[in-house]
Amino acid sequence: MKCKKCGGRAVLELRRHNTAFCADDFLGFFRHHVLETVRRWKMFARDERVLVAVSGGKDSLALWDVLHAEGYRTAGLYIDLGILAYSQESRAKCEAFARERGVPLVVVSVAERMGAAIPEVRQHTRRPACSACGLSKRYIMNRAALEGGYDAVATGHNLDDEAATLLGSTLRWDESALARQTPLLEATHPKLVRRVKPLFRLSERETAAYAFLRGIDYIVEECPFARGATSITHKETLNRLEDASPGTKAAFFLGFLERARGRFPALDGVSLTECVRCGQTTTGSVCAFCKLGEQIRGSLPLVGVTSPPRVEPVDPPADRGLIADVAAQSEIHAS
Ligand code: Q46
Ligand code: ZN
Repeated sequence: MKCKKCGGRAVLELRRHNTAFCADDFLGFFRHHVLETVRRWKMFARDERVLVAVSGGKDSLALWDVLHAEGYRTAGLYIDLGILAYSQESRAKCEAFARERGVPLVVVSVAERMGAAIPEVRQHTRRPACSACGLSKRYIMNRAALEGGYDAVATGHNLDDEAATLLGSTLRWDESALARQTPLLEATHPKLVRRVKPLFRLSERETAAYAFLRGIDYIVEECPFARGATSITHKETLNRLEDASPGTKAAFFLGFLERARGRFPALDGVSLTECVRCGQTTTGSVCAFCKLGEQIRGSLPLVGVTSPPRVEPVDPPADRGLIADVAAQSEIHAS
């Protein structure tokens, strides 16, 4: 098979685009998609500072790689969930990535912020691990970005992730989830930072190919709590549909954005206030993260919550001025 662009030997066939690319032209195709998405959706401007939430997986590291290579002002944010070997390995991948490229990485630990790591939260509350984890990640991403003076938080959600979430929300007719699903979540309060998903038009297979061809060393194992998750069943179902009819996922999710999302206006219309404990946004007086922390501290011996939470920048070999800047600006104060 030949590359549709240069006629050289193709390494990847993209059935949904009815095309095939050699390695160089695929990398160009991938970068072009990311940059076009950022530009068309006005996700962030060239002079804005972007905090890229990295998990150590292929998607978030591929995103950071593109943005860094294209000269965007980025830093990585690694949230240490405390999920034993999985967290240790994924953190090491992020640290190595940052070190090799000389880019700053901010590390925030859930155990230090909340008083317990995700497996303990699961054990000591009735919350499923992924629910506490999602809540913690959203909270920490926003707080780290806000306190570090970043203009946007970028996550590595790809087309498969978004289509699976959409399928789940549609099957439940969860109207408020449908109204909220967007690749660009504008800041609607001074204490909120814009959240963006620049990979939403690229498939998981495409981000895996990009990471492989770029030689990015990422964690292949899934989080142990992902096993048996409904979202995986939704992804498998969509993969079968995609095999039978290439382009199905894109038609489903991109069609939703273009034609259906606007039909689900935000139902809640809630007004946001600031949490009396930490100052982050909430709909009540104490935010869900602080409430969970209080619940945990009531049932567990304290784990480092009395000492100031640490933000640990990984010192890459170059650009120490920027690193110092990120470290200083990203310091998270105890609530
Ligand atoms: S939510 Fe759940 Fe993931 Fe958190 S506990 Fe693991 S599987 S990491 S995307
Ligand atoms: Zn709070």
